[in-house]
Amino acid sequence: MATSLKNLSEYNKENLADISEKMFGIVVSEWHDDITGTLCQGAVDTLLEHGARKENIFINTVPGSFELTLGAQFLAQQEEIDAVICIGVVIKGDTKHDDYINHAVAQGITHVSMKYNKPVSFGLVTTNTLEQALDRAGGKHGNKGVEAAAAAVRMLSF
Ligand code: DLZ
Repeated sequence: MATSLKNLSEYNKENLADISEKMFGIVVSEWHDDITGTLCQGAVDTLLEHGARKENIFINTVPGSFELTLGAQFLAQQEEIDAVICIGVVIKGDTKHDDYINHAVAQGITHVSMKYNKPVSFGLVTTNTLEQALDRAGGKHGNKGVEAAAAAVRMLSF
């Protein structure tokens, strides 16, 4: 059976940070915005369920997933932001665009995370088909936005 990130509710609350005063930036790609909207909602709900305040969650959109890196940097460089969550969907097509975008985002947001010493989580759904993306945005494989937010909370709990 495939392993995946646990839902935050499966962790002992004592092992997780109090995030009621933490500030979160979420960067959302506009490509496949019906799906990224669901992923973003999953991330927001997860933060709120864990105690974040609505007014401490800042959502910004970028044109496509390739722009997630710079969008993440704009947020991470703000001192008051504690963690950034990147949300996007890249679906394979006839060309290798998906490879270039996915690798660039993975490397780019890793760099931002290291540079600003803050969690920057990878909520990029990279699939071969639209159906596989839908399965990961509230479908049979859960919601990767939830997992990305959970990863940010866990990293704030280090
Ligand atoms: C150009 C492009 C293509 C073909 N596919 C996607 C995709 O599946 N998902 C996504 O988020 N963005 C895509 N883009 C747009 C690029 O991410 C980027 O916005 C443009 O290349 C402009 O820099």
